[in-house]
This record gives sequence, structure tokens and C-alpha cells, in this order.
Amino acid sequence: MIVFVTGATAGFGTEIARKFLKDGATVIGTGRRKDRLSKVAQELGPSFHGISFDVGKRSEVEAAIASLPAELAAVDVLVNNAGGAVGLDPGPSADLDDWDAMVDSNVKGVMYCTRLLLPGMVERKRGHIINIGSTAGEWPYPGGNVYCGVKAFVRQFSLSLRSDLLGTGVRVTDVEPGLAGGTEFSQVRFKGDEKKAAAVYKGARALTPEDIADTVHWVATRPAHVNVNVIQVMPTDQALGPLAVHRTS
Ligand code: NDP
Ligand code: 8X3
Repeated sequence: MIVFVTGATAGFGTEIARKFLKDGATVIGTGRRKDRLSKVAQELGPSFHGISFDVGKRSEVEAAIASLPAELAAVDVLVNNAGGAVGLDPGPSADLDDWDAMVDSNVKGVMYCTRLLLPGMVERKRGHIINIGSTAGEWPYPGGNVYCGVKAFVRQFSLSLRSDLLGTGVRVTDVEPGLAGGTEFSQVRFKGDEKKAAAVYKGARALTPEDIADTVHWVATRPAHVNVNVIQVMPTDQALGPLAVHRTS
């Protein structure tokens, strides 16, 4: 099995790669940071193949996928994991560069990798696109604005692709984690502010990257006639909040 994992230089992506490698798969792992990619490659061994590119830059994605050697080109499972949140500012004061960055990685990245790897899957009559969405795609929260929006895109894109792919044998799943620690997610969201990042997980037992890797591996290893459309996973210490009401008196 050949598994293509975007965002394998940290967090969920590294663990997803590790999980499939343990199961005997060959993994192509990606990320922008070449140094991190080399470290992960060293740690995970010779069945891990790192390629560095920015998922939000179409020409880079095209070049990277076109450069796959023949023995790695027939990808069975694409895990669109690269992405994340940048900022938690309310809409009126949010930074448009942050919004652009989230659209680039979470929307364009998913679009480009999917579109370029899908024709081969359809031709081979097998394959699985596993997108990492988020509870944020279904449950909005203050400051979530564009991050919630891009993850809602991931859910709807996944479900709509299922309709396009009916009869092809190719599966699509949206995996939607809730609060998960042990990754760089909050450091990136808060631009390196370790205090703010740590506060997100304080006193709660969050999901771990291993939990998400297990979930991704589980959906990928169901029998070929079973498609998990959407799977939402939260830590037991998290629940859905009440709707907010602004009261003037
Ligand atoms: P991390 O920040 O730890 O990892 C993100 C990965 O994505 C890194 O490998 C990073 O690599 C890569 N990446 C980000 N932007 C780009 C880009 N433009 N081009 C290429 N690679 C990129 O985050 P997590 O592991 O926590 O998150 C993984 C996914 O899970 C994301 O889509 C996130 O939105 C989602 N998620 C996370 C949750 C959480 O609470 N942690 C919960 C729900 C969903 P590099 O910087 O080297 O490019
Ligand atoms: C990450 C979970 O709640 O921080 O997607 O948006 S949340």
C-alpha cells in the first residue's frame, strides 16, 4: 500500500505516517520544512519518502506529484492533513494574511493534492482520499471565523466528491478531530506564543496524535465495500457548548 500524507513534518501527520509504516505501507510524507522532513525520514526509516513543497502553491504541488518515481506513483491512500489555524482574532480585526494562509493550506492544498492524485485512483478502480477536517467545520466559535469556514469546506468537499466518485471504487472520508494536543497546532495559531498555546490544553485531557492516527488507519482499513463518510472524534473532556445570547439588560 502506498500512502501519501501531507503535513508529515509534525503532529498528526508524523503519527499517521508512523502508523501506516508499522502496518507495512510505503509512505510519502510532505511538509515545507526540509530539515524537519529529513529528521522524520531518519526516524521513520527507508519506507518513508519525504518531499518538500507548499500545498497551497499549485505549481509546487504539480511539480512534486509529477516528480514521483514510477514505484511511488500509484498512491492508494491520500491523507490531506496539512493545514491548521492562524490567529484567533474576531472578524473585524483579523489579519487578512492569516485568512489567506488558512485558505491556502486547508482549502487549496486539499483541492490541489486531491485533483492531481484522483485520476490515477479512478483508473486503478481503487483508492481513498482521507481529509482531516475538524469539529470547527461543524461547530463555530468566537475567533474561529475563517478556520471554521475552511474546515466546513473540507467536510462539504469530501461529501460532494463521494457523489462524483460513485461507482469508481474510490472512497472519501472526512476525519474531524476536536481538541488535540501534542502537535504544533496552537503554537502556529498563536504565532509562537507558548503561554497562549499551553492554555488551550490546561487541565484537560486532550486527544493525542496517536488517537488521530488510529482513526485514520481504521477508516482506511475497512473492507473495500465500506465507506466511512464522516467521523468526528472529541476527547471525553470536551463537549458541545451552548449557543451564545447577547443580553442588553
Ligand atoms: P501541526 O501544526 O502540528 O502540523 C501541521 C502540518 O501541516 C505540519 O507538518 C506542517 O508542515 C504542514 N503544513 C501546514 N501548512 C502547510 C503548507 N502551506 N504547505 C505544506 N505543509 C503545510 O498541526 P496538527 O497536526 O495539529 O494538524 C494537522 C491537521 O489537523 C490540520 O489540518 C489541522 O487543521 C487539523 N486539526 C487539528 C486539530 C488539533 O487540535 N490539533 C483538531 C482538528 C483538526 P510544515 O510547517 O513543515 O510545512
Ligand atoms: C482544531 C480544533 O477547536 O481548535 O481544529 O478548532 S479547534
